[in-house]
Amino acid sequence: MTAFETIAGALDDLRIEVPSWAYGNSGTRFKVFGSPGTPRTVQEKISDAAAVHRVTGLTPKVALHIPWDRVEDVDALASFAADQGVELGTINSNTFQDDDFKFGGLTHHDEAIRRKAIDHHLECLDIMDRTGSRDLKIWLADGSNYPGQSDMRARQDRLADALHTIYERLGTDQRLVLEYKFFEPSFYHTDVPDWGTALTQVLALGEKAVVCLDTGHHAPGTNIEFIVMQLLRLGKLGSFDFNSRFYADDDLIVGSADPFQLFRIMVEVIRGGGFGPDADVAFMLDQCHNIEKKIPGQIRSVLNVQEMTARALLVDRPALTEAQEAGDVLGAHEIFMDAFYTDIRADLADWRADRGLPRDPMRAYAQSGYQEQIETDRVGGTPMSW
Ligand code: PSV
Ligand code: MN
Ligand code: MN
Repeated sequence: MTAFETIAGALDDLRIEVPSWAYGNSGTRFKVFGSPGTPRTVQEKISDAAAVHRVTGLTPKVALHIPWDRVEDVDALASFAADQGVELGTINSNTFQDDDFKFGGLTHHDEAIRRKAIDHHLECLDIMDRTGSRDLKIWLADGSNYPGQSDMRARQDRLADALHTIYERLGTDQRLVLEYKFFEPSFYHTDVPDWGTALTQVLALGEKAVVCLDTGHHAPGTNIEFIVMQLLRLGKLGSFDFNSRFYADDDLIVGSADPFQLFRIMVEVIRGGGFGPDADVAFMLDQCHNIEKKIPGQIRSVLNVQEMTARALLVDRPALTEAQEAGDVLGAHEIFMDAFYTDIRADLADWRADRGLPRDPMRAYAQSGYQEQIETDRVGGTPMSW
C-alpha cells in the first residue's frame, strides 16, 4: 500500500463551505472591477457555487450573508439550492452596512440601536430554522478609531449582554460562532480583536457558542496553528474562514500566499480531532476574487485545502512522536517536512477518478461551457457586489 492509499479514505470526510459573496463583484476602496457573468441574484450565486461542487465534489454547502443576500422566500431558496445539488449552510449576520451602526451594533451605547442589531440576529435565526442551518456566524465591525472615543469596557459588557440574548434564542442544534479580527474597519480598537476575547465571550455563553478563526485576521507573524491547537484543546474551535494574506485581511485564494502555513494548520486540526466523521469544525472559504474569475478562483481554493489536508494526513504520527520524545529535533522536523513535500497531485487525480469526479477540476470547469454560458446569459440587471 502506498502512503497515499492509507489516507485516501480519510479524505472523503473533507467538506468545504463556499461563501455566496465570493461570486459577486468585489474589490478594494480604490476600485471594484466588474466581470462578465457576475450573478444578479442570490439564486445565480447559488448556481455558481453548485458549479464548484460539480467538478470538485467538495462543496455541498453555500454560506449566505444577510442582508447582502436578500432572502425573500427561504423555503423556495432552499429548494432552489437543492435542485442545483447544494444546501444552504452557515448564515452570516451583517451589522456593518447600515448607517445606524456607524458607532457599533451589539456594542452600541444607544439601546435602540443595540436592540436593532440583536433583532437582526434573531431574524437570521428565523432563517436558519427554515434552512436547517447549524451555524450563525457573527463578525462585528464594532470598534473605534481614536483613543478616548468610546468606553471599551462598557462596550465589552454590552456585547456580553447582547450575545447572551441571541444565544438564548438558539435552537437545540444551532451554534453561535463568534469571529475575531484584529483591525479594520476600526483602526484604534476593535471589540472582538483576538481569539482571547472571542473565547472569553463564548465561554460565558455556553457550549453552543464557539469561535471562528479567519486565517486573515491576525497580526503578521502570528502562529495561527498554535491558536488552532489551543481552541481545539478547549473544544471551542467552531469554524474556519480560509483565505490567504500577504499584508492584512487580503482575502486571497487560500494556500496561495503560504501553502506551508495551511499545511501546518491542517496538521493541528487533524492532531486535535478537528477533522473526521465525528468532528464538528466547519471549513469555510471567506475570499474575494477581485481580479481573477470567481468560479475558477473558488475551485482552486478548495483544491488547495484538499491538497494540504492530504499532505497533513501523511504525517507519520508514531514516528514523529518517537522522534519528539527522543529529543531528536532535526529528525522530528524532517518527518514533518517529508509530509509537506510529498507531491500527491497524481494520487489526487486518481482519487477523483475513483469517485466519478474529473481528474482535473480546473480544466473540467474550463471545458464545461458554464463560464461562457453565464457571460452570455447574464446581461441586464445589476451585477451583485459581494
Ligand atoms: C470580515 O473581514 C470578514 O472576514 C467577516 O467574516 C465578514 O463576514 C466577511 O469578512 C465578509 O467578507
Ligand atoms: Mn471572515
Ligand atoms: Mn475578513
